[in-house]
Amino acid sequence: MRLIRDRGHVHPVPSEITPRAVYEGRRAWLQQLAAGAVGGALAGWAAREALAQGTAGAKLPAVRSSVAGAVTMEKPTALKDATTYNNFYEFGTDKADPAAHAHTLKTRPWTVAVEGEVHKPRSFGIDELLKLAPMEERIYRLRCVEGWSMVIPWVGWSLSALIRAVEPTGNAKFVQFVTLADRAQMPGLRSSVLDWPYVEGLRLDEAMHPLTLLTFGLYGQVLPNQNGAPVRLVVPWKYGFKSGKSIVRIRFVDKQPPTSWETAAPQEYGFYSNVNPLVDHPRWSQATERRIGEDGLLARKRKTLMFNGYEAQVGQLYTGMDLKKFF
Ligand SMILES: Nc1nc2c(c(=O)[nH]1)N[C@H]1C(S)=C(S)[C@@H](COP(=O)(O)O)O[C@H]1N2
Ligand SMILES: [Mo]
Repeated sequence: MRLIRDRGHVHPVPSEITPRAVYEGRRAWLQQLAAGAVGGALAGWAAREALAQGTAGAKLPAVRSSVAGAVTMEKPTALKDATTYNNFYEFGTDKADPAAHAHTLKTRPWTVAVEGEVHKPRSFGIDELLKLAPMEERIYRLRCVEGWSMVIPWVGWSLSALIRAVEPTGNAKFVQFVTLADRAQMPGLRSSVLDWPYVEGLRLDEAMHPLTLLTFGLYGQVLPNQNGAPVRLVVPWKYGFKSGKSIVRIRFVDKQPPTSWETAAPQEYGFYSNVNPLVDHPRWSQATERRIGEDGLLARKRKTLMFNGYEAQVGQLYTGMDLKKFF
C-alpha cells in the first residue's frame, strides 16, 4: 500500500482504502448472490460460473424434449432416493457407498476423447460438450438388472448429436464407452469385482437412437458425482449397467467391444441387455420389479415391460433377432 505523509501523520492513499460502507455492502451483496436473491445479469453470471465449475446443485437449464417416448408420465422418484441408492462400483459396492465416497471425484477439468473409426477424431472439453446441443429434460424409467427401477428427470442431449459431429466411417459398427479409472479418486478400484476401467458398448444404430441420452444432469441440476458426473450415458430400454458413468473416452469400432459385466459373468450379462421380462437372469426372474420409493409391506411389485416400456420406439432395432440368444 502507498502511504502519504502530511504534517507528521501517515495515511493510506484514499483510493486504496475500501470504505467500511462499501465493504459491508459488498459482503451483503455476496451473501445475497449466494442465496440467489440477486436477479438479472449477476445471478446469470453466478449460475453460469457454477455450471462451468460443475458445482453440485448448480442449475442446468433444459427444455422439455420433443423426442417420442422421452417423457414418461409416471411419478418421478424422489431426488433423495435417486442420489443415495446408487450403483457406481468405483466407489464401493454398497448402495450407499457412492453418495458417501464420490466427493473425491474431480469433475473439472474433464475431457472426453472421441476416436477410432471416425473422420473427425477429437477431444471435447466438458464446457464444449455442455454447449454442443440444446439441453433437454427426459423423464426416463431406469431399470437395474437387480430388479428395481426408478423414474428420473435427466438432463442432456441425444448422443447422436456428438456422433454426427465426428462423422463415423463406414467401418464403425459399434461404439465403446470407457469411464474414468483413477485409484487416487476412486477407492472402489482396490476391489477386483470388475475389470477397470468400467467399459460398456452399443451397436452404432442403438447409439444413434434419439432416446440414447448423453447426460449431464438430473432434476434440473448438474449431475451429483454419485450419478456419474460430469457426463454419463442413459439408455432407457436397457438394464442400468449399460449406462456408463463418468465417461472419458468414446471409441468407434468395427467389432462388438468387450463390456465389463459380460467379461465378469458372460452367462449372466450379455452385450445387448435389453430389459426383457421373458428372459430371466440365470439366478432370478426378470418378470417384475420394485419401484424405489414404493417399498414397504403393501407395495406391489410392478410388471417389467418389454424394452422397459420403450418397445414402440426401439423394437424395430431388433426385428429378426433371437432375443433369447442375444440377451
Ligand atoms: N462407471 C460405472 N458406471 C455405472 C455403474 C458402475 O458401477 N460404474 N453401475 C451401473 C449400474 S449397475 C446402474 S443400475 C446404473 C445406476 O445409475 P444411478 O445410480 O444414477 O441410478 O449405473 C450404471 N453405470
Ligand atoms: Mo444395475
